[in-house]
Amino acid sequence: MFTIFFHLILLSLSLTRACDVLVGMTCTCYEAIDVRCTMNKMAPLILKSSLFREKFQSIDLKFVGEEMLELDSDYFIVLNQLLSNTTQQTLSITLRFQNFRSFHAKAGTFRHLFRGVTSSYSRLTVELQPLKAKSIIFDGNAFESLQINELSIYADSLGSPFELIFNNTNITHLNIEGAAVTHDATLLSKYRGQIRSLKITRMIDAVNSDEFPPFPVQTYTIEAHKMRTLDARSFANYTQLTGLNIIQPDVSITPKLLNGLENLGSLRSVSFDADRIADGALNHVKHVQTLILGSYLRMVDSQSLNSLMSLQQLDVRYVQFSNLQGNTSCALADFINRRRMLGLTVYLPHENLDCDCILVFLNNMIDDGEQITTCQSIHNDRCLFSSCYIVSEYFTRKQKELVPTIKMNTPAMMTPSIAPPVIDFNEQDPPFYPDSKEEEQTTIRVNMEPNIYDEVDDEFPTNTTTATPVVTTTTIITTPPIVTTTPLLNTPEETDNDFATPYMKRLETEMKTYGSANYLILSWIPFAIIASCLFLSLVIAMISYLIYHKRHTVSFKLVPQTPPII
Ligand SMILES: *[C@@H]1O[C@H](CO)[C@@H](O)[C@H](O)[C@H]1NC(C)=O
Ligand SMILES: *[C@@H]1O[C@H](CO)[C@@H](O)[C@H](O)[C@H]1NC(C)=O
Ligand SMILES: *[C@@H]1O[C@H](CO)[C@@H](O)[C@H](O)[C@H]1NC(C)=O
Ligand SMILES: *[C@@H]1O[C@H](CO)[C@@H](O)[C@H](O)[C@H]1NC(C)=O
Ligand SMILES: *[C@@H]1O[C@H](CO)[C@@H](O)[C@H](O)[C@H]1NC(C)=O
Ligand SMILES: CC(=O)N[C@H]1CO[C@H](CO)[C@@H](O)[C@@H]1O
Repeated sequence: MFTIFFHLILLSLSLTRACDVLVGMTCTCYEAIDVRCTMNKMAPLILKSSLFREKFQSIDLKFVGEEMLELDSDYFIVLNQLLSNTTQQTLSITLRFQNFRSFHAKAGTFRHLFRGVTSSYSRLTVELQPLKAKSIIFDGNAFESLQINELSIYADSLGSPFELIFNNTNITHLNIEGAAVTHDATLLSKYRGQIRSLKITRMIDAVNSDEFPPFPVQTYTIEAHKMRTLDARSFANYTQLTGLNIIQPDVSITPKLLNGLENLGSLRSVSFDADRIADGALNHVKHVQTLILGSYLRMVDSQSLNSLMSLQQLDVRYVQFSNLQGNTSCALADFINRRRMLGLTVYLPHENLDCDCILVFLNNMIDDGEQITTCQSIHNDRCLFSSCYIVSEYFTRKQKELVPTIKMNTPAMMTPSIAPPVIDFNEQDPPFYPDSKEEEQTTIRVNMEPNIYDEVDDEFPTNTTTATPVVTTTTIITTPPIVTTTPLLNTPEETDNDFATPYMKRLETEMKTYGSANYLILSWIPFAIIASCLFLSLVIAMISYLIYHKRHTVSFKLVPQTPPII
């Protein structure tokens, strides 16, 4: 434990260092691509040395504790000289203002940021955390001459109408989170902004055209958190309204709530993160092309799911399949199974830690069947008797296909290279990093799969337990009866053993089967130790990077984060 923290500190020290970039700011550079600075006293931004200068892909400036913030035009333009000038990278500038009494960005404050710099993607984020409400003012043309892929603003208010602030801009994606943005229709004739897509995220009770005015943008997405009422009729003339995200509403998604959405012809994408989608509710959004379901979902009406005739994309990445109630997950599986032949694109969760049979089935339908091998050792009996008929049918068929191929024998060449490192990984697993577990599993699997499967075909799904130690050991221990009743999965040597430590047992059988394995394992120990040390330092590096970025990004959130919208 302590050695690991010691390692962690050493590693983060070697990757992070203080660096002088801007006058009057305390800066830290990270891996020569990322610089973070903090400023306590407002002053013009001036670069330190002009001779040797590093270039960064990401710049993060934090302004703390200033009473009155006044930003003049071109205040940030000097940052362009710190950006690396490459086409392949995403360049991002984050500006955080915290604990101020007032904030005033004058015309041209953010003018020409990223100008002359070639990048594949440019992103500017402005986070404002005032001490009291309504103390933020963006003047007209504050962002003028800004040409950028993404601008995100987190604030409780903006101070001026949309048409003034975003005049003369060219922004692909504009996200405004938290603020009630005002609209002035009389300025429309003089407005020269070009904004492709706008997304406004707010925590709000009533969703209607007063709260979400018709801004002059090409596509418009409304994201409402904790809402109770939706006045779809007030959006009747919104030809730009393409997306509606209802996140954790205080009510169920009922036909009454969604009534009127059927008349919004431009609506293409809806996202529901709600406990229950009631019978017939989805009939009101029959015409949408994209449906996103969130992690709060417990129940959805399968009949109205079938009414989504125009659906092209279904995103269930965040749905917790094991928490779905009734036949919801079976209905989803059935729907996906039928529609995928008609070209429906489905986004499934990447992880299936408790080997949910329906999810294994879906993954196998859509992907390459990677999950069926991962969950092989436990799925069979459980999934054979799944209450969802398409799933049980599928696994019954699968088992019949499997039987004749089991008699195949394993060539000796693959043994020693796999077993020893696996022991070490397991023993040295830092048990207190649950998040990194998943990464380890995948890393292990990616490294070893070629060894196992490259020359031999897929006749050895039963051997996959060696490749994914973490998954199998944990799941088998938690659900022991499943293993005992799957004769196909056990080698003769294994069946007379106890199943409580199936993992160690497998190693024993390997030693027995391949006579010289003992000797080989001995000679492997130094390599295994070195490999696991390397692996451990990789994990630590990853964790310190994660910790760094968490600190980096999580500090401010007005509204709970939600799945990204396509
Ligand atoms: C970036 O590179 C392009 C050509 O690759 C060049 O025209 C431009 O002047 C450079 N910009 C800066 C700020 O160095
Ligand atoms: C806006 O930016 C895009 C590239 O992001 C460019 O193709 C387009 O010509 C720009 N429009 C104006 C009016 O400058
Ligand atoms: C937008 O900027 C242009 C030029 O700076 C100006 O003429 C126009 O009045 C501005 N429009 C608005 C709505 O402020
Ligand atoms: C939509 O436009 C029509 C005609 O321009 C108008 O009669 C109607 O009141 C508008 N509806 C709303 C909700 O603004
Ligand atoms: C789910 O249950 C409902 C009623 O309980 C039924 O109408 C529906 O057909 C079922 N769906 C599937 C896919 O079994
Ligand atoms: C290394 C290993 O466990 N090999 C086994 C793979 O599966 C076949 C058939 O079940 C066994 O015969 C091998 O011993």
